[in-house]
Amino acid sequence: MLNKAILDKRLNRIIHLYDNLDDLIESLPVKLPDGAKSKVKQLIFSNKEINETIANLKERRPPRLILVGRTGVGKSSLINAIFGKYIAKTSPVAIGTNQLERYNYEADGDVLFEVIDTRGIAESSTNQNTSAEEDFTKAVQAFDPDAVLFLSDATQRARMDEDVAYIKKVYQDIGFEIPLVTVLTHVDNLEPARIKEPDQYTESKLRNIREKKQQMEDLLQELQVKTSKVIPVSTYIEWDRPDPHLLSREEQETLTIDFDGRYNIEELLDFLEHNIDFRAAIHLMMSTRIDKAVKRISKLIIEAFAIASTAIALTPIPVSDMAVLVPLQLILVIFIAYLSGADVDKDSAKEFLLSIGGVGILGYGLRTLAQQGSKFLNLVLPGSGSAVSSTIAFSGTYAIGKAAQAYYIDKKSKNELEAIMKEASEEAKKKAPE
Ligand SMILES: Nc1nc2c(ncn2[C@@H]2O[C@H](COP(=O)(O)OP(=O)(O)OP(=O)(O)O)[C@@H](O)[C@H]2O)c(=O)[nH]1
Ligand SMILES: [Mg+2]
Repeated sequence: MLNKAILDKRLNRIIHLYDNLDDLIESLPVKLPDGAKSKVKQLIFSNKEINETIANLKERRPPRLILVGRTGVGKSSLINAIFGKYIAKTSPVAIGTNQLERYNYEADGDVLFEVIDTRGIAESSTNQNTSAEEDFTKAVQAFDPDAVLFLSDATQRARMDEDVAYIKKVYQDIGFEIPLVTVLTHVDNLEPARIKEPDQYTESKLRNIREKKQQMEDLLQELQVKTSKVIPVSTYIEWDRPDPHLLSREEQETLTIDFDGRYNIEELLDFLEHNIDFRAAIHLMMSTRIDKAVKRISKLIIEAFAIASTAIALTPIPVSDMAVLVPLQLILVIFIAYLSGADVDKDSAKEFLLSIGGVGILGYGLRTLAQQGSKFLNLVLPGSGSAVSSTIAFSGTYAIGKAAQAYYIDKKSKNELEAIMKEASEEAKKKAPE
C-alpha cells in the first residue's frame, strides 16, 4: 500500500534527477545533435512552472495552523478526524506567553501539523491586557501560519457570539490575509441527534446544519478575511477501546475505528488543500489522501513540461525542434514513471514513448514526428529543419504526459492510451497558452 514514506522516496528521486539534470540528459537513450542537450537543459531550467513545482516538492512541510477554540469544542477530535487516526500531541514549546501553546501533532514520528493553540486567551474574555496581545501578535508573526482553524460548537448557540467576537479580535491583530476556516463542530448532535451515520442524515437534520452554517456566516459577515469558509462537521469516532485519552501513547497509536461518524471532513480537506501554501498542501495530501497528492503532482508536472515545450517554437535554435522536444518528453515520462513508483530505466521510458508514438501521434497532429518515420523510431533526430508550432508542442507534450499518467499511475493498458491521448489533446487546445 502506498504510504507517505514511500511517496517521500519517490519525490526525492524526482528532485534528485532534476538536481542532476546534466547526468540525466547525458544518459538518455537518444542520439542528439550538437546543441540539443544544452537546449533541453535550458528549456527546463528556465521554465517558471517546472522550477516552482520542483521547489514546492523540495520544500514540502507540515501545515502551520492556529487553532482557536475553547476547551471541549473538539480541536483534538478534529485532528483525529482529519487523519482517521488517534493523533498524539507533542509537549508544548514555550513561546513567551502562557496563554498560547505551541505544539505539534505527530504520528509514526512524522509531524502532521504544527499548531499554536489559543485556548488560553479564548477563555479569558476579561483579558484586555495589551502586552498579552502584543505577545500574541509577535508569536503569530514568528510562526507564519498557513491558516486559522476557528472551532465553534454548533450546539452551543449562546457561545457562538462570544467566539465570533474573539476571532474578530484575533484578525485585527494578525491581518486579514491568513485564510480562515470556521469549523462548526458537533453537528451530529443537532436534531435528530440520535442519527450518527453521516449517510443517513435526514432532511431535517441537514436543514438544521444549513441553518447553523447560515447563522455563523451572518455573524462573520463584516469580518473581511480574504479567504474564508464555514464548514459544519462531525468528528464523531468510536475507537476500539474506551477512554483513549487515558491510554499510553504507544497504545493510542494502535487504536482503530469501530464506528465512523465523520461528516464533511473531505470538504474541510478540499478547502485547506486549495487555499494554503502549496508546500504545506502537498504534505497534508500526502498524509491524508495520498492518491490525490500523486494526481495533483502529476498534473503539475505535465502542465509545466507542456508549457516548457512551447518555448521550442519561440526561440530560434540551430537544431530541429523534434531533437529538443523528444528528450524533453522522455524526461517527462521518466518523472511520471518515478512518481508512480515504477522502476523504469531510461530505455523502457523510450520504449513507452515510441509505443504511444505509434498509436497516437499521427492521430493528434504531431505530423512532424510521423514524417521522421524510421528516423524517429531509432530516435536519431535530425540536425535541422522540422519546425513545430508552439500549440502542437504544447498539446503533444501534454498528451504524452497524460498517457504516461494513465499507464504508469492509473495502470491503464496500452490499447486504452490512444483514446486518452486524443481526449488530452482536445483538453490541451483549451489550456494552451496564447
Ligand atoms: N458527538 C461529537 N462529539 C465530539 C465532536 N467533537 C468533539 N467531540 C467530543 O467532545 C469532547 C471534547 O473534544 P476534544 O477534541 O477533546 O476537545 P478539545 O477542543 O481538544 O479540548 P481541549 O484539548 O481541552 O482544548 C470529547 O469527548 C469528544 O469526543 C463532534 O463533532 N461530535
Ligand atoms: Mg484537545
